[in-house]
Amino acid sequence: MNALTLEAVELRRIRMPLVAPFETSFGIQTERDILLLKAITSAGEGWGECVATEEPTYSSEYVDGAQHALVHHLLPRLFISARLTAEDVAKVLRPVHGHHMAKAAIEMAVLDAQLRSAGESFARYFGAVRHEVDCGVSVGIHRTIPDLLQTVGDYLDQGYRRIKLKIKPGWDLEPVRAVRERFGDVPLQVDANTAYSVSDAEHLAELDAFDLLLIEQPLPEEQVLAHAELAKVVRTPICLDESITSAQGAADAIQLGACQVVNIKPGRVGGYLEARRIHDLCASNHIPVWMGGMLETGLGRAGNVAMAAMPNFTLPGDTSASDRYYHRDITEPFVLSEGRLRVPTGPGLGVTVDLEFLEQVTFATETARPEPGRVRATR
Ligand code: NPG
Repeated sequence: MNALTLEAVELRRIRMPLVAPFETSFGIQTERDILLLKAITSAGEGWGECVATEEPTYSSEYVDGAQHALVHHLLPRLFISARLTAEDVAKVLRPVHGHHMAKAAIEMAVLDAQLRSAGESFARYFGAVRHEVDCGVSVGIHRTIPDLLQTVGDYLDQGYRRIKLKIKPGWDLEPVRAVRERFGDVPLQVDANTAYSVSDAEHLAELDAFDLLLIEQPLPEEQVLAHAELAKVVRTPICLDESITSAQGAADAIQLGACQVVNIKPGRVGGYLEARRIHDLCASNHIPVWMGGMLETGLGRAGNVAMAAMPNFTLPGDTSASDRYYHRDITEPFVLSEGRLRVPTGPGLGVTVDLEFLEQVTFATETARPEPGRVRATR
């Protein structure tokens, strides 16, 4: 790939109201405060989206922290590289520990610039094997079972190909039983976002009766070994999300028997390139993967849909249509057709930002540039 020089990065914060509140075991979201990056490079511009949440309740990362890390610790390291490719970004940023979501956002923006200038799509770059991807939908915790059944029924009417129910202690067997009874053998899975402990193993084993595709991240993220213990008691396949933050971590978890399925979120693992390594590793270990979601705008959604077209993404992802979360998106919307989304084929992310609407939803911008007089290193 042709190297480029990173000339400046515009950091933009946008506020996007959600079409409906989204409740998980770690809180209720009614809007998203999202950090977008525009990389201005010698090869043209590229967009990145940071998936960090407003509060550090999904993981330790949060959007203000990601912005701080980018401006003070990550971008200065990239600005001094005279010749940069997306494939170099993680290496240059390795001295900074953690901050995967911040790192992923800038790697995505550099990759977008690089691929746009080369006229190549994300899908082609990743080795996509499908023109469209099967979509599932993530259904938040509801106040009542009738409310939940209404929501699930609406999504099935729209064509979604699998349902994921958010669960937590006190909201697990009953909603799963109710959805099974009402909607028969629809592909169904649950996501606990770390809300249980290994002493709940017998209780979680009661979910086995409902023939679920998987139980996602029942235990806290550090408890990889405990997931392996749980897997001996529960027949339903265990899928890890929060626990998998790198390809090495995925390899270890697989070897321990802690997961039979992996949720891939590029932001959580430091970027699309590490996500691709996890995809490949899982494929060679016969571990199916699926694409997670972090309520992305059309930018993040475009990258995720492209990656979800890789061969080992054999389960429907949380790659819902744009209108699952937003009345209006900042790019052309992703629209469900027979439960699938089309993979973008244009250069880079293959979507166009609606700059006028972007301005309307922006509440802060900041531009980071190389320090004047700083010599660029040609490593
Ligand atoms: O469809 O984009 C989507 C969201 C899918 O449930 C979903 N995401 O725990 O996986 C999760 C959850 C999440 C959303 C986590 C936002 C953190 C932030």
